Amino acid sequence: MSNDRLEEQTRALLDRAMDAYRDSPRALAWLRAHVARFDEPVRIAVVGPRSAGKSTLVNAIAGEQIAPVRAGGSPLCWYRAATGGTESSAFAFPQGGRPVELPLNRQDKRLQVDTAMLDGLRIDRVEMSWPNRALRELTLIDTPALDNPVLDGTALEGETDDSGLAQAVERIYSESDAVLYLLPRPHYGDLGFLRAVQEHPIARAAPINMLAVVSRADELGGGRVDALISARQVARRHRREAEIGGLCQDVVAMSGMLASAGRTLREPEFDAFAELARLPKKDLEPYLLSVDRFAGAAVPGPVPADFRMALLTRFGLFGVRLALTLLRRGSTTLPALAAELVQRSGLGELRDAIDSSFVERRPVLKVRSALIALEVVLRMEPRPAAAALAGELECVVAGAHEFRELRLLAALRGGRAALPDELRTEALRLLGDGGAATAERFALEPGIDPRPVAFDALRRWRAHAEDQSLSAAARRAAAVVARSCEGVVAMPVDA
Ligand SMILES: Nc1nc2c(ncn2[C@@H]2O[C@H](COP(=O)(O)OP(=O)(O)OP(=O)(O)O)[C@@H](O)[C@H]2O)c(=O)[nH]1
Ligand SMILES: [Mg+2]
Repeated sequence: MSNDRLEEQTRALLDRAMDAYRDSPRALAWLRAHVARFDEPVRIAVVGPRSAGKSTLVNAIAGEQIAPVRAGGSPLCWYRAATGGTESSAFAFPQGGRPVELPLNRQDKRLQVDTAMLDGLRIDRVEMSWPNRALRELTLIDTPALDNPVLDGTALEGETDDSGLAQAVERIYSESDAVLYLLPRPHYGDLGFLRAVQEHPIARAAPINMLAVVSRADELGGGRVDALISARQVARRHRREAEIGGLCQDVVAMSGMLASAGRTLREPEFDAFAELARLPKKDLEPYLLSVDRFAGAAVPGPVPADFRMALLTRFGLFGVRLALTLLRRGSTTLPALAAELVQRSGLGELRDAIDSSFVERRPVLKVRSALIALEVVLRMEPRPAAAALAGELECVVAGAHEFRELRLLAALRGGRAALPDELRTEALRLLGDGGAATAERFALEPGIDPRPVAFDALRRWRAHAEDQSLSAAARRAAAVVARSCEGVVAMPVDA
């Protein structure tokens, strides 16, 4: 909406900073890199504790088996779509060394990189690009587990970690625009990073770049058939709580394993499921009660034990059970079964959340990243010319309506905002919950002049902002909605 102005202000600040730091090659390179980022897809880091399912989630979103890439030095692994007919490529960036090109092999929805030549090297970053539709508007960054006593909740009282966690957070900060934070179970010890990311002064003013994901949702409640329903309830509860919901744009539940296996379902796997589903249900049922039983020698039917084990590795016991149920209920072709598995995995909800909170909000997220980067330069290399810039930076951050809009949107989604129910639905729409484009905010056909409708909405929401029968918090929220309408009313005629 009025992103343009915020982006212009930010670009102008960066220009002036580049002028003030023209004699510092390091600062200059850093600032230039951030200017270039404005035109790139949004960079999303997948973050969380060990074995949270980060790499599996990357595969689920990409729709191919690509992660993890194993290399020394806990590299961040970048996955991006090759643009404009460029070739597939993989590069590793060793610490302090020159980039190494890695052999890449892509077959049957599997992308394998040969990392043999990286033995003994500490790698900072691995970057892969290949043609992939799902990654056209976003770059995924798989991150190493944040192993840390403060993070995993095992720290002694008063123990803080200033090095490991701070460094990991700084690194993810400077490389990504947005974060998917995986909560493998409702475990509050996992929130250290979530809080740490918002310690930064600008991040605190604009906590608009995170989605929390209740991951490995199929395992909830011992992997019962309703596991994903329970996981969605857990997500809804987190969304309402300030502790998690208050730091994120939204909370969703999903099983990365189910989504990834569904998206890459192969013919032999489908055939094996079909063979098993043809057996009388009561004959197979006892073998579906545990991993050991399903992998054992006694299972009837022609599918050999090692193949059953392979199915378990890819789909989990929950996925195997679900696939058999779906086949019996009529999903009898490979595409139909794959689609059902993916649909039940929660991937659709996650993609919607990513699109609405990250892809559609790319300009605001890029601005946020650039402002944080500028703050780092001003703090690390203080000088007289920087003082004025620091003051202006603070003003831009404090005045950015876009940040307030996204905060309010998150609070309304979680039912944490003070607005009465009868105003909530319209507020959500006007703030861009169902789509950030103007036509969607005002429920108009594209091409219709939105200003008359926006003007009407502006008048009503200004009245709510002054309505003394509402609480002070509700009036403040109404003023934010009014400001979003004002941005459209003020649009030039040909916009
Ligand atoms: N049941 C189930 N298992 C999962 C899911 N996602 C991942 N896993 C399994 O959990 C293990 C770890 O998965 P990864 O995706 O490698 O997790 P990660 O967070 O990248 O792990 P690290 O990078 O080692 O911290 C693997 O055995 C996966 O098969 C899920 O959604 N459901
Ligand atoms: Mg991993």
